[in-house]
Amino acid sequence: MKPYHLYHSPGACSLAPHIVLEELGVAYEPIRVLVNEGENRKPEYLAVNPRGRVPALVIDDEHGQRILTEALAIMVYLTRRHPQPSLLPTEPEGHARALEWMSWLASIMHQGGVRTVFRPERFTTDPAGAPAIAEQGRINLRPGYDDIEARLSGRTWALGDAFSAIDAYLLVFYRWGNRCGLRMRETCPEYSRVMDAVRARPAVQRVVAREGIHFE
Ligand SMILES: N[C@@H](CCC(=O)N[C@@H](CS)C(=O)NCC(=O)O)C(=O)O
Repeated sequence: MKPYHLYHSPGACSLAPHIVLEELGVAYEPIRVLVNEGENRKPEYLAVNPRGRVPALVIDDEHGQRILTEALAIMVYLTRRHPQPSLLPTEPEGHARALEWMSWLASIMHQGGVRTVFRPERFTTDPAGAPAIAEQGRINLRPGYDDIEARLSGRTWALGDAFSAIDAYLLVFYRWGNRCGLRMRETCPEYSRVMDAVRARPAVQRVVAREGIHFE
């Protein structure tokens, strides 16, 4: 099997599969696609992922070369294909619990929440209405972050005793919460505590340094 290729953008949701690859210790090559500079809309990248989004994972093995997209799908694939170290539970309820977290983060928190704050112009035909959309987005996100805070209360990691891909995914949203002006350390002490532990992991530190991202 050839090394995986992960197309990612610094601090984007691709940070989560990037951390998963590093934690698994498998051979991979990260390839930067700068979303803020529109590189994801260039023909070279659209040839990789016609949806123009990151992450995208290139798998190249005895069955040929394929592209897998969607952070959730990439993380499920990698953790199933490389079961040790275990980064997602496989027993039915644990697996469903992990999907419950990832589905919520990818849909309600990402596309329905953070995206409306970061890219409000994509939700209206009226440019003058964009700031109000972003403001409502910030209001809509608050109960979502409060929900995460309550779920992490008293826990070592999101799924209990063991670090998992969910903790990596939550790190993306923690950073975004600050970027949305939600003052995470002040308003989400339990979330902050768990994310401090995530950021202390050597594999996470390597990925954060490679992506060149910062945390408040
Ligand atoms: N549902 C997708 C969403 C991917 C996505 O929206 N990625 C963002 C970066 S966080 C992106 O590529 N944005 C580029 C754009 O919207 O043009 C997933 O979870 O992987």
